[in-house]
Amino acid sequence: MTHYEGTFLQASSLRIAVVVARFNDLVTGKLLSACLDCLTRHGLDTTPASSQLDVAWVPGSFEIPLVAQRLAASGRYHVVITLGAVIRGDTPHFDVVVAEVSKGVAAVARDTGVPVIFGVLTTDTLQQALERAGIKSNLGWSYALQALEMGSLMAQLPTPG
Ligand code: INI
Repeated sequence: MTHYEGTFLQASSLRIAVVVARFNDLVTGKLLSACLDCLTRHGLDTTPASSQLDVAWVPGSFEIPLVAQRLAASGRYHVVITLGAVIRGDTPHFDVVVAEVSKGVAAVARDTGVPVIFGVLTTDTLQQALERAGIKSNLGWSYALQALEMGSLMAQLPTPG
């Protein structure tokens, strides 16, 4: 029996892309800061000269899957992290945006075989979103950890064919 389990110790061998939405950037900027802080503290080079990390900004969460798809399909990255914040109070089409981004991100991972971390907050209020982006905890840190774990796990698994 083989027991597969990712670790958080291999950041220096990973290349990661982050796709982050500008919409609600008060929230998404804080998610990005915590995400990069976690990656840095686990040994990933997040300096401007880094060849391990690229960050792509998109207008809103609806655009995340398209850009995540391009980056994942490039073959350059071991993991793609997506960051967004969809707040019900702001939008009558909350359900449409949430459905598109969640289904889209899952499809990108399945279609490309590259793990795509779903770091899109879906909340009723800005207060709830901020509580998850630094006031109480910051889920940006968790999304980075999940990226490290999935990058490590995928490297251990058998390849198709
Ligand atoms: N995009 C978000 O990321 N969060 C939101 O809360 C949001 N609201 O409220 O509408 C939102 N809308 C923009 C959308 O993602 C697209 O960028 C836009 O529709 C253009 O395609």
